[in-house]
Amino acid sequence: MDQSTSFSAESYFATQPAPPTLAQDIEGVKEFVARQAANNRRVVLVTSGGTTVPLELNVVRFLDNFSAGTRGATSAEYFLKAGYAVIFMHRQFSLQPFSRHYSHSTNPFLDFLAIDGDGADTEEVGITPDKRADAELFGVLKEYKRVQALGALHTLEFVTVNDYLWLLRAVSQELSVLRRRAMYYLAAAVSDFFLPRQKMSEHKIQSGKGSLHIEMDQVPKVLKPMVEEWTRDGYIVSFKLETDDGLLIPKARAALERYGHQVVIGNELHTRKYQVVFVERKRKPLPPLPPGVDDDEAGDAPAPPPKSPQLESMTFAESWIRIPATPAVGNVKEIEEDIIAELVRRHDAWIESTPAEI
Ligand code: 9Z3
Repeated sequence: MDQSTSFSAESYFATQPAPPTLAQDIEGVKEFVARQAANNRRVVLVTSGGTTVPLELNVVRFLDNFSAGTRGATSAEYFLKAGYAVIFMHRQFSLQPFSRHYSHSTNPFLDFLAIDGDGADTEEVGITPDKRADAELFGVLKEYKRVQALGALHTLEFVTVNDYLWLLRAVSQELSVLRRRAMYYLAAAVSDFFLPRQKMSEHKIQSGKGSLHIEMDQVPKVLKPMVEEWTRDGYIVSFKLETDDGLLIPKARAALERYGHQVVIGNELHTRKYQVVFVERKRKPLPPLPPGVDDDEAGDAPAPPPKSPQLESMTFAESWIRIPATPAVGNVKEIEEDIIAELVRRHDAWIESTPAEI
């Protein structure tokens, strides 16, 4: 197949195979969501990490999307602190809530362990003496144990963009039973292009034939069906990543116009840890008609702006969250703390202001 195909979400799911673990994964999600609903807890789906696009069926080579998973893993912790239950859907081996503090490179966990005892028979694993009173470790461990005891964190893994899309659809559909109490926080970095199963070579692509030409298809824009079909009344937050600051706001606005969800958080690659911009649609009433003019008297003049509040024009509101770019040594502030506080506030206000559920 030489022709590049344009996939709608519908044709994508009709032609690309579901991952083999999907049914089992969704059983777990169903049970988790039912438990949170019984406890009257809000649930947020956090997606995190980058998706891959394999180039061969027996995959040796693949394209990857940039993301360490810091945004998602850190945000998940702040959502849990704020009382939300979290479905953490992440790229295999990317950072995860709590364990992210002890990643192999920044804080190897074996350095926290010691061998206690003096003889071979009495030896057991202990804690390195100077780590026993480690305030950060204590804080992380306490919160981790609290969340475990509550059963408020459920983890799912993806690797390819295909795994991601199938999981996103199925998890969103399960979560939609919570309606406005569900939030969707889409921080994963998702491939824009992919190789459909039908175009993939079965075996490792051989070198020796000169340069490699691959034509990829566009990944369908799934935010639209997510808003219109998969979720019912959920609060949807997507991220927009750019490397050119000037594009952030226009691209975020375009996404809101196209998909109709609640918030886009714009971030620029190099400053993403220190500043983000929240973009949302605002209903702004049009200016009142000039004195003495009403709709009936306007004659052939251009139609006056409508007075009905249902016919207001759509405009946008932007607000920045910023923290100091050079964090103080020791107690490091994380921008996700402020992002989540702001989202919880907006989710509350949105629940209050939208019509009651039927
Ligand atoms: C983001 O913009 C995330 O904030 C980052 C986080 C990937 C920058 P890290 O994991 O990085 O902390 O290292 N995620 C969304 C990226 C994305 O693919 N957005 C799409 C786009 O920009 C829309 S869904 O077109």
